[in-house]
Amino acid sequence: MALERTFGIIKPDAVKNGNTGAILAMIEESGFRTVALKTHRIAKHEAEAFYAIHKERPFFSGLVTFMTEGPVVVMVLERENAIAKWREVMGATNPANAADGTIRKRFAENIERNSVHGSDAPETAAVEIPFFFSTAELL
Ligand code: 3AN
Repeated sequence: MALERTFGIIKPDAVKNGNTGAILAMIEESGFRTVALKTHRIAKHEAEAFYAIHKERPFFSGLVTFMTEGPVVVMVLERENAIAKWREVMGATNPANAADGTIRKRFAENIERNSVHGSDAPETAAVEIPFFFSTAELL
């Protein structure tokens, strides 16, 4: 199978709690290559645009507040079947439902403060990667 790229975020809760290194170790142990990686402070307008698909949901404004409360790590991850595999390593959105050994089971505080983000489909990754990274950063 061909190599695939996906987009990920280590969210403000995980960065603040000092879990960045442990999460990156889990990513590397799962066979991903980090194509690009940087810290970033998400602006309100960026969070609103990034999560525009959720703008009618009751949790939208809380989600924007959370994602802008502190620095995040944004990254592009590569391996075979990267999109599905990264979602598997992350675990279920609600940590109460996340499988043992997943990032969210280990680190997430609740369904909102759930430590990591991952693209859910190739079309999403194709939008999310250039949202945060320039072409030159992806070489
Ligand atoms: P995932 O991140 O697993 O793809 P989505 O796309 O359904 O989940 O939700 C995007 C983000 O919105 C989640 N990562 C979480 O931070 C937040 N979220 C989702 N559902 C809820 C909810 N019911 N209450 C609060 N926040 C939520």
